[in-house]
Amino acid sequence: MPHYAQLVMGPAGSGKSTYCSTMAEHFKVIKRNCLVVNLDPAAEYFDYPVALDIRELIQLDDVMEDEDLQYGPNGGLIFCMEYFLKNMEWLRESLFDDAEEDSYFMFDCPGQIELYTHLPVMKTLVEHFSNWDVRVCGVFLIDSQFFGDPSKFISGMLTSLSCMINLEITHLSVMTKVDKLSKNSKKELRKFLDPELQNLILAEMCDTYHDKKYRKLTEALCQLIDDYSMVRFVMFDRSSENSINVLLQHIDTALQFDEDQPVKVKDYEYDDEDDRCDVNERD
Ligand SMILES: Nc1nc2c(ncn2[C@@H]2O[C@H](COP(=O)(O)OP(=O)(O)OP(=O)(O)O)[C@@H](O)[C@H]2O)c(=O)[nH]1
Ligand SMILES: [Mg+2]
Repeated sequence: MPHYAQLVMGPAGSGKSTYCSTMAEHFKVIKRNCLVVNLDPAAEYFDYPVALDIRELIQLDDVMEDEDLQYGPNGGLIFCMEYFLKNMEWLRESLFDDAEEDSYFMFDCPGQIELYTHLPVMKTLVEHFSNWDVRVCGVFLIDSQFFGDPSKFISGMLTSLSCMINLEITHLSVMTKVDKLSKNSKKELRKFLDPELQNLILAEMCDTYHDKKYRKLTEALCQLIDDYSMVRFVMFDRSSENSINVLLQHIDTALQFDEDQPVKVKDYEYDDEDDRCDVNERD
């Protein structure tokens, strides 16, 4: 049996650590096992039990205090992650050597966006997962506050897309902090999740461009994303058990977790019919 992993990624402050602690709590409630691993060498406080901490290998503070290296916080973090890249065996030995069959892991990643778009660390980690028989699903978080208007929506989609293209793994995009939204804002946001309304909104946006060049570019990008059903967003409201369940079910499906289980895990129920629209079912 393989192991399973969620690689929890996303820009700084998008809610990765909070997501991990919410999910860890939920796993406890539904009586499933899950180990949360901190991969952020700068993190200090955790709301979840940390099964393994990258800071046992390297800490950002130590790197920044090193007089020879003289790194600031961002360069220091990249240095830490490159060090991690050279020491992947540490992860294997600490985590997987003694792990029970079909263990489930969640990896709380740092927020530097370049880690997901062009640096080799995450890509290498994913390649190692494959060698270690760990099935992985990328969970890419974006703060729902960034979806206020169509241009931000496109930019969020492209950020998630570039991570997906870079890592080449099953990938789910998640809108976080939905609990902070008013009912009306939530309704407005849902429009971005409905492919037909999305097209209308984007068409409207394209009309506002003064420069024809940008209009054409935006249209082409939207068409591309639509044609390939490339980016789907799932809303994540941490205050709703139902919302957490719906998201976990999507991740389980992506990981083919259910298929491997001798007894099927309990199906979720939709409290609210609207929750069915949480994902763009476009395949
Ligand atoms: N209301 C609400 N607040 C959230 C949620 N997720 C995160 N936050 C808040 O957003 C801030 C950042 O959350 P974190 O979980 O630390 O975000 P992160 O992505 O781990 O941040 P970095 O590791 O620094 O990149 C904190 O103040 C959280 O309390 C959420 O779902 N709802
Ligand atoms: Mg964090």
